[in-house]
Amino acid sequence: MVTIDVDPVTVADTTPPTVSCGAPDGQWHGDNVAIPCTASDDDSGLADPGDASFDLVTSLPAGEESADVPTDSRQVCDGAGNCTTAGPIAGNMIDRKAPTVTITTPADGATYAQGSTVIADYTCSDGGSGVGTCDGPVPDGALHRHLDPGAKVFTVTTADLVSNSDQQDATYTTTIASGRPVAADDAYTAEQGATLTVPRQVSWATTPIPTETPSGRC
Ligand SMILES: [Ca+2]
Ligand SMILES: [Ca+2]
Repeated sequence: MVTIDVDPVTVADTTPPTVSCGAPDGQWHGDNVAIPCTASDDDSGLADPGDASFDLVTSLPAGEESADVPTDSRQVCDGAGNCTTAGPIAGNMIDRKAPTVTITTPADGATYAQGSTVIADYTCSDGGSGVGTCDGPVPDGALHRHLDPGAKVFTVTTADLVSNSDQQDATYTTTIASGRPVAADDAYTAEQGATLTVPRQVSWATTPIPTETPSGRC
């Protein structure tokens, strides 16, 4: 009987690890996302066992929105020094910015005569998930009547479809006929024969103020 000694054959590992990652889900997100990945190496094994399962993440700053946000990337190596790079994975839809509100009328800083009207004109726009709500004291395009004198604020609130919200104010003044702004506790006096316009909310008239729809009063 002949015995032959065979030296063990060493097979070189020249194949990098296999990495598998998820994909963007095609939905808008209100915050950064994490895409899970797994890695393995059938030859020499992963150099870092922690690479067997990990996440690639996006890092879009607050106040920004984009439909194509890439994740970071990660290098995964085996015990023989073969490496592969996971990511970056593009196409993540992330919206961290509220819609922009533009108020045209009532105009910020304007003065309106008591009893005058304007057509409310405001818009909301969003470069990400889209405008979900855009609400003012009256609907855009509706009649807005200046009945009550004094300093006024016309506020429009908005939110996009992933709940980023904001608001914008237009401050203006409603005056009586003299052009002087009127405070709520002003005493109303006039010379004999003068015409005096009295705000309705302090009027002693017994007839109710009619409801005006869809216009509003400020
Ligand atoms: Ca390998
Ligand atoms: Ca947005």
